[in-house]
Amino acid sequence: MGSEDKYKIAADKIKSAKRLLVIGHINPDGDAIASVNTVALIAQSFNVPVDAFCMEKKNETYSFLPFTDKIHPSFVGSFSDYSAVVVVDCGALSRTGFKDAIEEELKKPISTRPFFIEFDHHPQVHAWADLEIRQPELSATCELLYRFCKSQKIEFSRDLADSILTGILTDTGNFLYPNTSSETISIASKMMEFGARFAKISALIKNNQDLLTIKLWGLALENLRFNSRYGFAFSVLTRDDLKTAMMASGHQEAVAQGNFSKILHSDLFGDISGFLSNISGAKAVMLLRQDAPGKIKGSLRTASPEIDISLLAKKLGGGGHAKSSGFELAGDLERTDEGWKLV
Ligand SMILES: [Mn+2]
Repeated sequence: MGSEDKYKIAADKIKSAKRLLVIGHINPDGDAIASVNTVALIAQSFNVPVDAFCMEKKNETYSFLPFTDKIHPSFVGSFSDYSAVVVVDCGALSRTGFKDAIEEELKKPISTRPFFIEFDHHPQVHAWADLEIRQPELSATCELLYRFCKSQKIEFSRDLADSILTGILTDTGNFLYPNTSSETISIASKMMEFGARFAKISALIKNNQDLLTIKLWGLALENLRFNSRYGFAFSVLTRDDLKTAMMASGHQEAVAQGNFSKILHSDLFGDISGFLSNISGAKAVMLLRQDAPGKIKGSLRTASPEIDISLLAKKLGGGGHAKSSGFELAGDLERTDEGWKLV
């Protein structure tokens, strides 16, 4: 099924819903909050009542988007209250923080439960939704939602434009990361024509990085090495580094449980590698992190138009796109006097 057909089904399901539930990911970032806002605004424009939650939502950075304050930090209702559920920006189903309950729901006959729609720009982990709208080549879920709105002739109010621009600016680091395409910038420019407040939103994103993010960036910068002969930059985050950053930012509980992945999702590391790819003279950049004992994850980025970094990712058993790819290795990162080794 092509994108246009999927957009049409999603729009019909949203329009005809008696009540709609929207779910963003646990510990939501700007794209997750803005994507929930965007879908909520679309539903409201069809006069569909809408509820939303992002587990562990905390900061009110995005309160200027009209629906943000109505997004619950936990799920207070029941799936039987809804005829459709839209899940945005989650990557894997587990990132809803509600995997088991959703899987239970999906076992029921489709006529007796809500219809599940997924909008996402992360690579697929596994297919689970009744309707999956996934475009991993896009910078942000909000960029995907823009395409949806345009195709379904949904009117861009200033609030909707603000919302879409917020997701795009968050996930591109204010257009600094290589996931920014000419199309991304052209959408942002259209949003400004509809009244989106670029200066306000970009300043807000720049000034509201949380402590965990800043600590991780600090450690990644400290560990940064640059080979000027090959124009290759790399950095490493060992298990100890991740632990240091989490301890310093109030995540003692997750550290004690050994559950790092609950807090440290791949978008955080994607942002770091995206930023590192801007180093002067760097043709490519690699960030390695100790994802779990015995498992290392690597991300590769290039801002150079003539390099296809996915070729290197494939050699390492991974994959991705020309500007942004990743891979996994078995092993542990160990700090040595000269640097790090893989054991
Ligand atoms: Mn996103």
